[in-house]
Amino acid sequence: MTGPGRRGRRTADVPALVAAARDGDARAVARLISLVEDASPLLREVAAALAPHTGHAQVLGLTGSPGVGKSTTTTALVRALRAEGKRVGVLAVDPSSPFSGGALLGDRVRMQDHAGDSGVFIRSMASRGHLGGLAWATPQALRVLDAAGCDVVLVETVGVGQSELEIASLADTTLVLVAPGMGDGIQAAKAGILEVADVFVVNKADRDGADQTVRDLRYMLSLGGRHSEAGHWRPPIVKTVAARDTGNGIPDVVEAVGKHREWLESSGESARRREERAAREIEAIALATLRGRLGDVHGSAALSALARKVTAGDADPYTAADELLAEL
Ligand SMILES: Nc1nc2c(ncn2[C@@H]2O[C@H](COP(=O)(O)OP(=O)(O)OP(=O)(O)O)[C@@H](O)[C@H]2O)c(=O)[nH]1
Ligand SMILES: [Mg+2]
Repeated sequence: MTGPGRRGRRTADVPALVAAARDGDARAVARLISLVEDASPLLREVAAALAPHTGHAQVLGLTGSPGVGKSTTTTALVRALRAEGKRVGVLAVDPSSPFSGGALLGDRVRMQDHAGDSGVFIRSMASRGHLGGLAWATPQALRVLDAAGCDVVLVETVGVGQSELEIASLADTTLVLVAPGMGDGIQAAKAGILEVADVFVVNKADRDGADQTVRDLRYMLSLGGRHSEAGHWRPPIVKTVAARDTGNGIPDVVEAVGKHREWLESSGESARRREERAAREIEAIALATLRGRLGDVHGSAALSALARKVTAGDADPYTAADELLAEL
């Protein structure tokens, strides 16, 4: 508990780090993200110091099947947003990977494009080492990037499983990427991705079948769901060739995101989403705290005593669980 690393972290000057991060110091940003990722003892102080500086960044989630072109599209979007003079953060999140940085190393290499640009912060996150899971760590990292003055934060998540959908729900605008000939349309419908998509991006539009994929998506959207209700946002479908240097279709993505943002503001959905996000965050922290306390209880004398009562038939397990919770 008192290793050199830990001691070093305890003595970190949080206000100075936050001030440096706000000035755009990439090392300070990285340090702060590490502090929140590792659930450092300074976590609470960091969270409190960040809070007054948050609420500015627009969070864009990118999700879709492996290999669909999320990283390539992210890189192209970073380039487009930098051209507009925006400060940009990128979080590459892999909920399934136990290796921090391993599977995402390729992303980092490709992102070297932006290395040396002080207006871009890039960070990979995997599930290893996150006490409360990525659902807990990702919003903390978002807060750091937000406080660091990022106008836009792009969150790339791998796959279309449940945890990816959870991370997608952190975003103000969620881009769902599909590619021709990957059977993505059908998979997407199964995974409930029609519900989370704010913008569909049919990437690899240089390949055969892109127009068919657009038609498939259009057809699926016509079948109903929350999008078809009056006053709701109807996700546009944009074709891109992200791999091309010219980033074909990328300006259309930027435009679609802008329109969605306008709708978010005018409909009040923006505030609703942000509140829901905060509620989940509070819940996740509370659950992690409870789990931690339960961990302390596991193997404790109090639990053993309750277990004896239950086996002896002196108490039912529900009553025993209530007693245990009351002790927390
Ligand atoms: N033909 C074509 N290839 C593309 C396009 N966009 C990306 N690719 C290629 O598709 C491959 C996968 O792209 P990535 O951006 O790594 O895809 P990803 O979705 O981030 O992949 P994971 O992170 O592994 O899930 C790469 O070889 C890209 O060069 C495109 O528009 N057209
Ligand atoms: Mg990728």
